[in-house]
Amino acid sequence: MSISHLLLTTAALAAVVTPGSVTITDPAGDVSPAGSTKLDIRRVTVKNTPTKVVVQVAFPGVGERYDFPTGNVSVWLDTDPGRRGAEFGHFMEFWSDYRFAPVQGWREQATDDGCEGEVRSDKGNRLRWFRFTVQKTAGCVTSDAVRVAVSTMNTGDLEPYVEYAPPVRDHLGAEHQWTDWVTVD
Ligand SMILES: [Ca+2]
Repeated sequence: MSISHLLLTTAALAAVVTPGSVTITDPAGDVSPAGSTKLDIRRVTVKNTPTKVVVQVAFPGVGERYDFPTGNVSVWLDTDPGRRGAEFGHFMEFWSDYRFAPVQGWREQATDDGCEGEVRSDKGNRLRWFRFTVQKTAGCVTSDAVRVAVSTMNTGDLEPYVEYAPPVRDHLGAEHQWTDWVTVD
């Protein structure tokens, strides 16, 4: 094994850890397939405090209030470095509901464990951002370090009514790509 290979391996193992919060920008217009950019992820901020984890996801925004598409936003939380994949997720369906749920194998699991999240939007409801919060409680999120992955799926629009086939997707980076670990500052 060469020295350069050793160095590369060591660098790959040293996870990047950011205290407090991290903000990642995502390219504009990189939805796939090309189409509506209503759910084009532009910026994600992860804030980790002793009491909660807050993830804000920013979009380009729309001119009219509630000019939301159909589709969903998924925010995956990795809270356990020793376990593969996400442990929890925020799942928001436009015009339907919002759920915070445990996750296995990147799939939302049914639950009645009392683990609750919360979603807020920009005041004008112009699709500028959504903020997903989960309080740290026993049996729910408790870890000192978290990282997130974000995906959107735009399945269509209401006025005028249209269905996109296939849906228009975007991810923060790539599908299931994690941010750096964010520790409590
Ligand atoms: Ca994007």
